[in-house]
Amino acid sequence: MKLVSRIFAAALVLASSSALALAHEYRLGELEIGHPWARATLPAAKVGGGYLTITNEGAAPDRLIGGSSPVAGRVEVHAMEIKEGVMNMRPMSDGLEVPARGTLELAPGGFHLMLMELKEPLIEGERVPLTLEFENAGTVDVELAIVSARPSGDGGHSGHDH
Ligand SMILES: [Cu+2]
Repeated sequence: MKLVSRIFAAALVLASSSALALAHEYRLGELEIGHPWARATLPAAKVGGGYLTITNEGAAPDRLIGGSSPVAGRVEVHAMEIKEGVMNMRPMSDGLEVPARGTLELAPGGFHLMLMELKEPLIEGERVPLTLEFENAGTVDVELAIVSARPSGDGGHSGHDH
């Protein structure tokens, strides 16, 4: 119920702002979280990747250590790496540093959030609640904007194998 009402609220916001203004951002203390998004998934998909940028305006570093979402069994912080010519990813059990007065970028082909054990497909045009957890700043609720599953030629999450 909560999920539905939040999606409905997001739809209202979208409808009332200029049509293509999809950028959205959130603030948690000194952290600014920019445009969380994910690609739509096929109905049978069990995982999805989440991307966003985190800008730290503070003088002390922080760490993105995890997250949670009602649509996923769990959310992990992942890194991509090339091993013997094959793109692989691995969980970052200690999270990722958000440098002081710096930016951490989670993007296709690099660091990302992994929504594991998806309970429902990610549908283009919808927004999905996501809670981010930081070591020092605590937690913040954001929404992932779900975009077309078609990779736009920038690498993408489709080569993943779980
Ligand atoms: Cu991953």
